[in-house]
Order: sequence, then structure tokens, then C-alpha cells
Amino acid sequence: MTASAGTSITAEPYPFVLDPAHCALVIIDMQRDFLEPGGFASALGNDVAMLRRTVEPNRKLLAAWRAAGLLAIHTREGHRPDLADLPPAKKVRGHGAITIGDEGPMGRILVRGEAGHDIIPELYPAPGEPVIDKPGKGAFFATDLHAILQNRGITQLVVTGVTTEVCVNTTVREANDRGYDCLVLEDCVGSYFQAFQDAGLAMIRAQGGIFGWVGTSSDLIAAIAPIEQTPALKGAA
Ligand code: TIU
Repeated sequence: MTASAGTSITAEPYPFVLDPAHCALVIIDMQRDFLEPGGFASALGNDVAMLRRTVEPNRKLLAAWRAAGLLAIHTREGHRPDLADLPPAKKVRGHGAITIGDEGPMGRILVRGEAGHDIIPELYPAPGEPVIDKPGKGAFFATDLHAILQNRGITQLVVTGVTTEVCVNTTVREANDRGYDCLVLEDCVGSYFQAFQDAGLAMIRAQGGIFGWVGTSSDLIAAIAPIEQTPALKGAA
């Protein structure tokens, strides 16, 4: 088996046909403030272990994806240091003791350039991998993601990251309306709430894949391994 155009990957509601040359891996918001003990999320009382279970599967997938020479894109949720792009409604939402822009455990919360806003070291972007700084939950809103994907002829997305029901789901819905086929990997997406993890995945694959497909990283890694072993296949369509 080779992983050229048309490699079938086990998924729900039915197999996902991977076209590696036209597929990008989009890793959503694997930021220190969402995932690290002592970060913003844990300071708010969230159990970051629910998200940290996704780190190792994402690390293995990213390594295999890079080895196959495929496009990986990273996103970060956050705002300008002057907060000019922070909607007042988002600033006050939740009535927390500390909110976006305030000084938090790892610098100003969700502000670009601060330690907590950056991506965890395990999944740090490699030189040349696009990093999308997004002010909202969806990765397409007020970003150049769609242009970057179009310029590279991308039609499929493998979507991973956090959180399943918030930024992953919003991005998959945005991508679906723009015509992308999305495969979401259940072991590589996480939520602070098990019920939302389950519902978030169920909503994607329901109704014959209304927003996309749900699969696992092991099945995808097995499918792209032949590309790694056959350099001539890299980037081949
Ligand atoms: N990246 C992302 O999902 N941002 C959030 O605020 N998620 C929550 O679940 N709060």
C-alpha cells in the first residue's frame, strides 16, 4: 500500500480518503495557558489532565507528519498587547477574577508574546510551519488561514488540539462551510468536560458526517508511514 491520493483511513461515519498532497494538519491552540498546570485554565479550576492526554498522541502524529513531508499548521488563541482586537463582551465573559489581558500565572492572559500564550514545548512549531494567531474561537475568523490553505492547494484538513467543543468544533464548522473535508482525531482532541468531548465528536460525525469525519491518530500514522519510507511519494498527488 502507498499513501498516494486515495488512501482510505478508518473513520466514522465512513472511511476518510486521504489525499496527502492536498491535506494539512491543523493543530488548534495547544497553548501553555490551556494545558500546563499553573496556567490560566488550571488557575480557573479546570483539570488540565483532561487536555494533557492529547499531548503524546499529537507529538507522535506531528513527528510522523513532518517525516512524511506534509504541511503542518499551528494556531494560537490570543490578542494584541493593546487589546484593540478584544471584544468587550469576550473580556468580561465569565466574570472571572482574572480575565484576558490581566496578569496571570504565565504573563498576561491570552496576549501575544506572553509565555502562557505560546505553544507547549512538546508541539512547538518547526521553522517554516505557519502559525496562525487568531482572536476568536474559529481559526478562519480574522486570520489568513484560508488564503494560506488555498495558495497551497489544500482541500482536506486533519484537525487536532483543544478544546473539542470550542475551538476545534468552531474551526471544523468554519472549514466545512468553506469546502474543506475535515478529519478530527479523537485521541488528539481534548475537553475539560468528558460530556462535551463525547458530544463534540458526535456532532461532527452525525448525519452522515455533517461536519466531517472522526478517526484516530494510529490509523492516520499507519496510512502516512509509506510516504516516509518512499521519498519519491512526498508531495506527490
Ligand atoms: N482554544 C479554545 O478552545 N479556547 C477556549 O477558550 N476553550 C475553552 O474550552 N474555554
